[in-house]
Amino acid sequence: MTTDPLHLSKFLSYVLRHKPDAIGLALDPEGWASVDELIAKGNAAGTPFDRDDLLAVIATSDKKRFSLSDDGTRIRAAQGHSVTVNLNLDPRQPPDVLYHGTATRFVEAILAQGLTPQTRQQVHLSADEVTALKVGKRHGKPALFTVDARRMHDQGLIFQQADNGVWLTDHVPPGFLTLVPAGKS
Ligand code: HQG
Repeated sequence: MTTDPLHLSKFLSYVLRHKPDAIGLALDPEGWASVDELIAKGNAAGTPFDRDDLLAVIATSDKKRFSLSDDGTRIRAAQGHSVTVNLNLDPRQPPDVLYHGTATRFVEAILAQGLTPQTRQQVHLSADEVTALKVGKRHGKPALFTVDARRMHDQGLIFQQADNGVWLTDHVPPGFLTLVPAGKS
């Protein structure tokens, strides 16, 4: 029996972002794993899937969570890692404004400290409000911040864009954040 696609996607996020050790998988410093090794070790650990199942999940992932190397032999998560990786993405000029969705209970701490990566490697920012609000809803009652990305970039702070379009940066200090009043988003 083959693992259903949603379960397989969650399994891939788990091992490629957070716990490769759970199945004895090696990630290289840029987060890539061998497709063959992932299939062999995933199956051995009780998650049955083959290369076609894997390719189908990569192709249909709503957020394009996984990237395949050009030669098709390696796979990595596009973003969201808690394990230490260097995605080696080029710095890129962001749009003037980016968005960050969070939960209302985090707002006070964020206004005081800015956005920090928490358990992940970098802060994740969205290019549009709708996506940011969806990200925020994962955590509870959503709250929305705009990020003055243009001014951050002008001051030399680095932005990168993951293969799936998510914007990444190390820290957003409070002075670049504006809380969007509830009801205006
Ligand atoms: C919050 C999903 C207190 C932050 C999404 C967030 C995204 C603070 C939470 C990707 C804080 C961390 C990442 C501070 C930030 N004090 N709380 N100083 N700074 N926070 O899940 O951005 O579906 O690690 O606002 O689509 O929600 O998994 O980050 O609420 O792209 O593919 O701490 O994960 O993608 O939560 O989500 P997360 P995120 P997937």
